[in-house]
This record gives sequence, structure tokens and C-alpha cells, in this order.
Amino acid sequence: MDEQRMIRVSKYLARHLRHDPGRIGLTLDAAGWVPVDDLLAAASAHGFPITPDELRQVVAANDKRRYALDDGRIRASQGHSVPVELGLPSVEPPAYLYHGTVGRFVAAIRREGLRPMGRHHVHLSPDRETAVRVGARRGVPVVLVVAAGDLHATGHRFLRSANNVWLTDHVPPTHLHLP
Ligand code: HQG
Repeated sequence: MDEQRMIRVSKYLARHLRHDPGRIGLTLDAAGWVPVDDLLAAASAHGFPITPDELRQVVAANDKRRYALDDGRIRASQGHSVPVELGLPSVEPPAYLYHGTVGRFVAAIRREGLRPMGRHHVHLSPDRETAVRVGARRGVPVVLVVAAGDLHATGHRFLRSANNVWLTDHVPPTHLHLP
């Protein structure tokens, strides 16, 4: 499969496993899983056939391991806008985590802290390089440092997704180091 096809299939999965399963008649279970056979049938019925082999390749080769396969089912590891309870354990984070954003959001972030915006959680990266990549999706990246260890000590819950993205509900400005 060439890279362009890989990206198209991955985007199609993101759309239907995170945001809009109903568009192709799919229903995710409470934890976000759907049987692989149902997904492939629904995609095909809605004009976007994916072979089982392509699906396996996208799941395996995806740089971010966005999708997880388990017992004939598939789900997105994080990033949902539809309500799902991923059932991730709450974990103690490292002292610092990183958030990649762009300059135009910095004034609002300074005021309100980091908010989940369209997702269920604020997404944080374990290292600066990853945060640079996340920020660069929107323009010149700005990396904010989050005092995650201190925040956790004040009772904030942190979750870690299967693909090593850190998730939390809100980061107040007091726990952000801004450039
Ligand atoms: C910003 C990708 C104004 C925030 C990536 C970000 C990531 C605020 C944007 C994952 C704000 C939300 C998530 C506030 C936060 N005022 N703007 N108070 N608080 N923001 O896409 O973190 O490809 O929902 O800085 O790799 O950019 O989907 O979050 O710029 O892991 O697998 O609001 O998405 O992964 O944008 O990215 P997003 P994100 P996938």
C-alpha cells in the first residue's frame, strides 16, 4: 500500500472511530470498540472499501499507533469526540509533560489554562520533540511545559493512552511554563 492510501485509510478510521461512527451506520460500544467485520462491511457499504490486509497494515505501521486491535475488535486509542470511556488506569505522570500549540492560542491559554476544546481531554506529550510535531500541525510550534508532577500531587488525574499520549481534564495557568 502506498503512503497516500495509508493516510487516507487512517483518516477514514479516525473520522469513524473517533468522531462520527453514525455516518456509516456504526455503533461503538461504551469503550469505543467495534467488531472489525462490522467496520469493513460499513466502510464498503458506504463507498470506501478497505481490505482486511490494509486495515492490519494501517494499525501496525501507523507512526502514532492510533488504533488498537483486540479479539476481532478495533478502537481508536485516544482522541475521541464521541463519548467513550476508554477505561484507562490513572497513572502518576513524570514531573514534566509538554504541550505543542501555536502563538495565536497562547494569550487564551495564559488566561484559562489548557482546556480539552473539541476532545475529551487535554493531550500532553512525554517529550518536547513530540510536542513540537503536535504544534507544527497548526503553524510555527510553541511548546508549553506542564508541571504534571505537582498537578498530580494536588489531586489532578492523569491517564496514559495505549500510544503514550498523556490525558488530563484541565491544566491551570499556575502549572504551565509559558515561553
Ligand atoms: C488549544 C493529534 C485556546 C490547544 C496530536 C490546541 C495530539 C486552547 C487546540 C492530539 C486552549 C486543540 C491532540 C485555550 C488548549 N484557549 N486554545 N484555553 N487550551 N487550546 O487538536 O493537543 O493525529 O484538540 O493548544 O498528535 O493539538 O489526532 O488538540 O492547539 O496527540 O492522533 O486548542 O491530536 O493526534 O486542538 O492535539 P486539538 P492537540 P492525532
